[in-house]
Amino acid sequence: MTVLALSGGVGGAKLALGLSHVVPAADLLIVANTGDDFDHLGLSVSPDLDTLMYALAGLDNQTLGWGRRDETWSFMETLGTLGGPSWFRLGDRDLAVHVERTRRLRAGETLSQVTAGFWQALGIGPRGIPMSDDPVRTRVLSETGWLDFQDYFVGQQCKPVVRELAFHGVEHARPHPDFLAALAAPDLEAVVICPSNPFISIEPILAVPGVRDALRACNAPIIAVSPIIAGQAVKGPTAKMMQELGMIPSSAAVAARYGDLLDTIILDSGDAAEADAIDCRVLLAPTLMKTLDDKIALARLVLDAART
Ligand code: FO1
Repeated sequence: MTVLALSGGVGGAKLALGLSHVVPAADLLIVANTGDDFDHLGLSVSPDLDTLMYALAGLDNQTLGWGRRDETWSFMETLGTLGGPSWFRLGDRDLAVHVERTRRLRAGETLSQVTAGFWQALGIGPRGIPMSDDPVRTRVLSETGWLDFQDYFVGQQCKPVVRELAFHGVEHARPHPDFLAALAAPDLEAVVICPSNPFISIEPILAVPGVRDALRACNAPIIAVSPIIAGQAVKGPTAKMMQELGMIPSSAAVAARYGDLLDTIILDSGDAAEADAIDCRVLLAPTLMKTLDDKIALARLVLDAART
């Protein structure tokens, strides 16, 4: 089965890992949000691509939900003693990724070439690509004005009230050619919208010119897994953002946000009461992915949904 998955960071990476266990590596393409990317300390940081990379390589830090496991922090400690910025933490092992990515980008490689090189070096089977090789930067409008995404997310710990989101540069961004090619391929059997934050992880991907049209034109069913369980996000600010943007935090609101793109949405079994408020097909399943078995079971269910 040929499967295309759209993903942000931690929640998306869990389902992507599950999919990697049930779809042959050559048949799975994962498209990552790059709206969270930024330059920090002179380095090119790509959080969602790296969260996916570490999860698929079995190197993810499950306590933090980002960065590497078995991490040490000598660089940050030393930076702090020098009076350098310590609000965004780069672990020693993680640092090597940012330094090497920056070196390769400066030498003329594209972000997707760098990503392919890293994934191959770490022995990851499926392919992962950025939504675009062109820079797109998510920005957040709060009461105090526009904030860069990582300033909002990490620097201010998502505390500012979100009024609006913008994806700076997106109008000039070209979708990764392999993303469009996968959507146009006659053998594509499923598009999976992973349980990532719709506003800051999936909508930047959908905002790249041509992507929504290509999704509408593709023959495969589009199946989303809701990131909301019982009105709460498993991790991160999705529910808070929904409230601030005038929605009731729910899977029904997620489905409404994706609108007519969706063929099916998978809700947590406990949220059956929301099904009536949703226009597309609704399936129920345990969507909280704590163990590898949970991730694999949900991935299987998504693929079964695509077949029927
Ligand atoms: N998130 C934090 O909450 N604090 C951090 O210091 C932090 C550092 C960091 C370093 C590398 C990386 O790839 C991700 C990092 N994240 C950190 C996570 C990241 O900012 C967000 O989780 C995503 O951008 C949202 O998906």
